[in-house]
Amino acid sequence: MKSKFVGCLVGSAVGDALGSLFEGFWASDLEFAGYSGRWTDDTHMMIGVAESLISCGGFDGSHMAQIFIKNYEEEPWRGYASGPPQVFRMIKRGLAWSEASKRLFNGLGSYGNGAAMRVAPVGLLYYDNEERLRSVAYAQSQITHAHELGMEGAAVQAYSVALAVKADSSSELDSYEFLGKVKEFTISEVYRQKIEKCSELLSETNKRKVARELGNGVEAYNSVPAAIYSFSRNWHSFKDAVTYAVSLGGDTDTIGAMAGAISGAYHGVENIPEEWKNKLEKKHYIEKLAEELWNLKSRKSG
Ligand code: R7I
Ligand code: MG
Ligand code: MG
Repeated sequence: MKSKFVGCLVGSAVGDALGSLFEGFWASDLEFAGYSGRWTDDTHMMIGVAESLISCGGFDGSHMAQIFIKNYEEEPWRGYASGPPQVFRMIKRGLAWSEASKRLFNGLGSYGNGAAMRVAPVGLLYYDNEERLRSVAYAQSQITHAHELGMEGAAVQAYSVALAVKADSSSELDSYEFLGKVKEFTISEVYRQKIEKCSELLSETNKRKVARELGNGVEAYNSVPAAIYSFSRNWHSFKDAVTYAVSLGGDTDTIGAMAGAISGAYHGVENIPEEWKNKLEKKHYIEKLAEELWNLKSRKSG
């Protein structure tokens, strides 16, 4: 189980770093020679989620918001989109962490994938408690992404991580059953339809068709399904799952990170290729966070 926790966070960071080589490109012929292990805002914010959960022994919105702000101010060049920095400024001016994000996008809040790309630690810490997983996934979204589709995307991604952590990777995974559980979990018609489409497309060989039907964009509903799909059809191999996710094009670092989190949680850290792990920026720190989450989980359940 500990190896699955570490595999999840390391896998997410590796997927981000690989995908960042191709963000915005159609990457049908993948050439990972330029891989440096350097990751982007996706991993930076996932680290923030883990740091806050560990230091508070669970979710504390005001603390997590302050961690996001501190990390952003130290390294604002990580490739953040426009939404989160705007929220950070509002919170610094005194707005409550649970209010600021509602002001974005004409008062509806963001449905970008920023809340889903960072949510893996929530999927780990609450893998055995569906209700708590959902409420903490929503609450951590609320800091920057108040739109219901942004929040639901985070919950669906966290739940997929939880399913992967619980699955026995020594026997075969039934992709249809996995997707069926995700579909049952979501309360949103938009995600239900997308996940259903994932099942229909499981044996589709045309990647452009897959990308067109599931989406590969920065919106949560156009990237979370693509990541879950990439894992589902490539459950047997971390390398294949992440390579496939990145090859769908579009928001490649984020789809890579989310597929990497699910696949890493399924396989454990030993099954992530050495050449990808070795170069990973701050690998030891990310491993340490995953181990501390594991310790926290053991204490909570013990
Ligand atoms: O979601 P967010 O943190 O961005 C994450 C992405 C990932 O790809 C990272 O790798 C990084 O590159 O950025 O940031 P937001 O600004 O909240 O959302 C991202 C984008 O989604 C916005 O800039 C908009 O283009 C789009 N978007 C919306 N567009 C219209 N209406 C998000 N919400 C809306 C909306 O309500
Ligand atoms: Mg990024
Ligand atoms: Mg991205």
